[in-house]
Amino acid sequence: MPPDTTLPEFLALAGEPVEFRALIRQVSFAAKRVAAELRVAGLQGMLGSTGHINVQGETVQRLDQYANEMFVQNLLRVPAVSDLVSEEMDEGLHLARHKGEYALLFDPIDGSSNLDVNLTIGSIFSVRRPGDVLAKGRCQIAAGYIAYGPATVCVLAMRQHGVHFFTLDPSIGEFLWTRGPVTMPERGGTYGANEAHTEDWSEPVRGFVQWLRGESHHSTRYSGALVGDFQRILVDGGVYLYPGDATNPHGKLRLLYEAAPLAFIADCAGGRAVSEDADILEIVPAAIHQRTPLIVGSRAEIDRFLPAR
Ligand code: AHM
Ligand code: MG
Repeated sequence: MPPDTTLPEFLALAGEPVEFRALIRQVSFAAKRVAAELRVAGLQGMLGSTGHINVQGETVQRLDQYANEMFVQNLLRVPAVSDLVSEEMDEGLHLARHKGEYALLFDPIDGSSNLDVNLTIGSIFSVRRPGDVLAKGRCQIAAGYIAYGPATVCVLAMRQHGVHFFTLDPSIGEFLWTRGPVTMPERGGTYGANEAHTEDWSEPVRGFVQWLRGESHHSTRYSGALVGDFQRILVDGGVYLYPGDATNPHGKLRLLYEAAPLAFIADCAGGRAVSEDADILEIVPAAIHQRTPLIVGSRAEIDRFLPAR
């Protein structure tokens, strides 16, 4: 890629249609707003909760609300986007006046518990056809996330072009291409899971984690934010798991705007994602806020847990 290739320029060079480019431009604009707000939130009293509980039964943080508004406000400007689904909205938003080529499904702030402690968080998004919102994950047109870490990085996966990283240069306010197409290593050296739940996991999951720790000599890395943990695995290989347990058989993560987009990215990079008994990309959702167990990572490890059929 030529030096200083911006995200919009990359998409134009890749031959992506102007409507899709407009969608990604507005996603990246929302991300720039969120990144800017995160930098000063602690100084301006923007941390902490709103006192509201969302449809998931979780406390809404001020920044969850702010990021959701930024995504909605910016995507409303794209005539080709006719449906929005967000972790922070009880119902999907249908924009009848729009032409309707795309639906955007997103988690505006992933890893909210990291907000108040100034650690990495993310935003996750998935692009589908409006008629495919409740279709299996393989129908996604594109998926990506933004990791707000030491640098703000936008990762975008498209079937034909693979997975590419764009890093925000704050001095010019542009996401610049930094690497790609990225391939996930065939196997890795770390795994990430909330091991406080070990006792409540199923026998196969417990056995798998025992194998990772023992015979396979993996180390543990877990940050409490899926985007950060996933990015480590995308770059270095390994496994991230959030399985179901006795009280929550479907785990914690949401299928449409957390598990499926990351499964799509993993798949485009040569990795794999499964629930405890199926490929994530094959699951047909029944509801927009449906949860699923998620085990995602390098091919060698995931195939060992659930051999590909
Ligand atoms: P959120 O979108 O409400 O922040 O929830 C998703 C997060 C993931 O980022 C993370 O991997 C997981 O929940 C952490 O859960 P736990 O605190 O139970 O380990
Ligand atoms: Mg989330």
